[in-house]
Amino acid sequence: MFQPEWESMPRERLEEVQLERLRATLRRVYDNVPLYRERFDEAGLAPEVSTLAELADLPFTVKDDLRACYPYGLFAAPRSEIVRVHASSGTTGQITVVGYTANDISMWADLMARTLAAAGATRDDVVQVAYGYGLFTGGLGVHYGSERLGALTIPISGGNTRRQVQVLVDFGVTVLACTPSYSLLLAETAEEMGVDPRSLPLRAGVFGAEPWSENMRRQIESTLGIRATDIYGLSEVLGPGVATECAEQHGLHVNEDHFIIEIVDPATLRPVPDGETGEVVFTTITKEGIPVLRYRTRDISRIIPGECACGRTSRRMERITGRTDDMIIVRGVNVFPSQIEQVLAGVPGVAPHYQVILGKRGSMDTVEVHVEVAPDLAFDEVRELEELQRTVRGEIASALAVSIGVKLVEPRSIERSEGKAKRVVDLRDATGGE
Ligand code: DLL
Repeated sequence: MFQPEWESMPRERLEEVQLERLRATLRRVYDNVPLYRERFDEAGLAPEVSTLAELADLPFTVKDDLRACYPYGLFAAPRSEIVRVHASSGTTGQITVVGYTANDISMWADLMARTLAAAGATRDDVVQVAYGYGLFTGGLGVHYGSERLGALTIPISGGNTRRQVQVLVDFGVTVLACTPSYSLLLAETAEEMGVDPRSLPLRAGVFGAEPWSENMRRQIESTLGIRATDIYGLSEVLGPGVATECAEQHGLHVNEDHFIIEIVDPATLRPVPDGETGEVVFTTITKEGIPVLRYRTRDISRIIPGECACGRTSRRMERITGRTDDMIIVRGVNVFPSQIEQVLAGVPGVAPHYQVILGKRGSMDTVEVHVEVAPDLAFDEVRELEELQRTVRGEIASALAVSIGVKLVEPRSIERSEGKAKRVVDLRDATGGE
């Protein structure tokens, strides 16, 4: 552990710390951010709580609040104290901006050092940071954490995949940081270049920024010969460093000394008991630049009840299964792309590269999964392909309880991403009325 005094703090003490920090945050946002002051005043609420449970009665913050206050309206520190901004483009709409004070940047470096340490990294490691540098939080977030840990840090950023492979080989990289989908593109490219990724000193990966499944983890681990750790975060709350898996690989420890997690029922918006699935909501309790109160992430997860064998006392959230806005409704059944991925990654003969295509036939919405056949399968063996297609369709139907069209496509025909993979392609406007 990087900070055992915090990471394995007795829960009673942790909750005292949370309450104290929550109170300070409430005062901070009420005194400095007009939006929060108005919300409290309008609701007739004082910016005070005497127990953590009272948090559930306070107003939420949503992405649109950041948009409405673009660019700096939600900052709770004077402009002169903000030393960095990041921004997230999102898939739709205006970008949203977040600001960090020097203390925020330092706290973030600590949390990312915790994250890397939880993935098994030490100061002796060589960390290739292949998340994008820039307004995206991935690159600089991991970078500062890796330096804080004392590891040798390679700020290569995303893209230029052949050069990435060269660096992996030449620099003796032991820890890779990128999106899970990009790690597979790196492996594929290495093989094209005649490099067996399993023969490299690479031993660990910290992967996040997009949903991925347990089966995808196994594929990555066996293709690259590494331990793959899931890391989670979002720019509105911090960037990476909000929650991370430990060596147990059973849920992501939330850095609860800095963030309070709630899981709420997306319909009633009331907190659900531990173990039940719902929308993840975070309140930051140490951030100065842009603290957020009850931020609705739109990510779906649940708290895993019970203690972790690793000794950390923080609660764990299950890997994100999807986002409320990614959910596809197929004949009344809710489907997340990561559920489809979990199925595909378990079927021999197909590669873990897929897209879910939404279209329209007349006034009917259609859904079709495009998945690449594995490179070693002959694409012209019609009977074999038909058989495989039936298998994939059957596996999806039995796992998801709904039948979805499947189209097998040639190896390498689905666009690869250097950052977050695009899993859902919505052609409904383009195909409308056909
Ligand atoms: O993706 C921060 C990050 C960078 C996390 C690098 C991990 C590694 P945003 O661009 O603001 O920030 O996107 C946040 O990405 O709400 C989730 O929907 C998704 N996401 C992030 N990590 C995971 C993960 C960064 N481990 C949004 N599993 C979040 C599933 C993830 N989804």
